Amino acid sequence: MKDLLQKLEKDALAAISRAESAAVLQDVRVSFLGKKGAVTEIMKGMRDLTPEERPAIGALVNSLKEVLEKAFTERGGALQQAAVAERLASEKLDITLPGRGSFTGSKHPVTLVTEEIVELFGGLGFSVEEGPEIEQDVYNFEALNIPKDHPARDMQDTFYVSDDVVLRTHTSPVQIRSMLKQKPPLRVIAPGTVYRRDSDLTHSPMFHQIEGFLVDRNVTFGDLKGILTHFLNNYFGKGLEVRFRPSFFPFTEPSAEVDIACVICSGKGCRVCSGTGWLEILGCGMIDPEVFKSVDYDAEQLSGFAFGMGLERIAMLKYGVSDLRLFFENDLRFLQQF
Ligand code: 2NL
Repeated sequence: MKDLLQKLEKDALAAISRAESAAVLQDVRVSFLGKKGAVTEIMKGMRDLTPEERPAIGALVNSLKEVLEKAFTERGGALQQAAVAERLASEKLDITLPGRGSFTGSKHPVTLVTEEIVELFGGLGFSVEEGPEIEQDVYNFEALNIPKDHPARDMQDTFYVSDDVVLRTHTSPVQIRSMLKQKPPLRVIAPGTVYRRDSDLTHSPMFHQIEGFLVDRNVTFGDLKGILTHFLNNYFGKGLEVRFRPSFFPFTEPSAEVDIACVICSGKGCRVCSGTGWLEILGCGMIDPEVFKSVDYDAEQLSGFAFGMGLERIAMLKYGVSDLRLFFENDLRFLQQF
């Protein structure tokens, strides 16, 4: 009996140390200590022992059970630790790796040119003014010497909100409001969104403009040329050729359009400048006395100049963008380049 118990202990300990998983270990446990396990069978066989034999064998069986319980517990603990270690190793995170980083956004090219131009005119004493995009007819047209029958007011060109309210077609009404609100001398720059009923490859119904004006005593066309030449030379490059061509606007007299030597071909002639070597960049002129009349300024005492330019066009030339539609599609692959 004693030999049998010793052999059982040896077999059980060997099976326990061979068990490579918790499931196998559980099977081993059942086969020795379970209801029909080897040790349990022996305990059942104790009935057949004599009362003299029973205490000694009983003590041996109990100590065998204790030894096996301890071995199962130890092996179980070791297997569990190994499983945890394996899981930790396979799920290991390297927290020292750099993060993926996030895209922080960038300014729209039209915003960039607006800020650059505002900054430049700021250095010349101009301050920024803004106004409503839904505007009264009187500020958008009437005060600018554009009477009711003028072709610029055509339903074809203007979004009418009602008979006397429009989406502003230029930022000139901001200038009119500034003149009504403040007294000369005045230097104002007005950037903003404007609307026209125009939509094709080179026209968007919503676009951006910047206009400026200066009113004081004794302002001349020479001042206008000087300030705009200074602006264009500082914005597009020193030594850039600039020319003023006679033109017409209802709100200025005399009026001019300003060209710069083509920034693509430097005046040699290319596709962008249609072979002329020149790019039309802005419109300007001396403020018409009719405009002064509508803001109650004395045209005998005061004079001034004004100018306006389209910001998408400036951005296209400054950043070499060849398609107007890119400014409104908001494709991140385009916008992230600025
Ligand atoms: C252009 C031409 C121009 C003005 C805008 C203006 C404003 C007032 C009085 C007189 Cl309040 N003039 N603005 C003058 C000349 C030209 O814009 O080609 N814009 C895109």
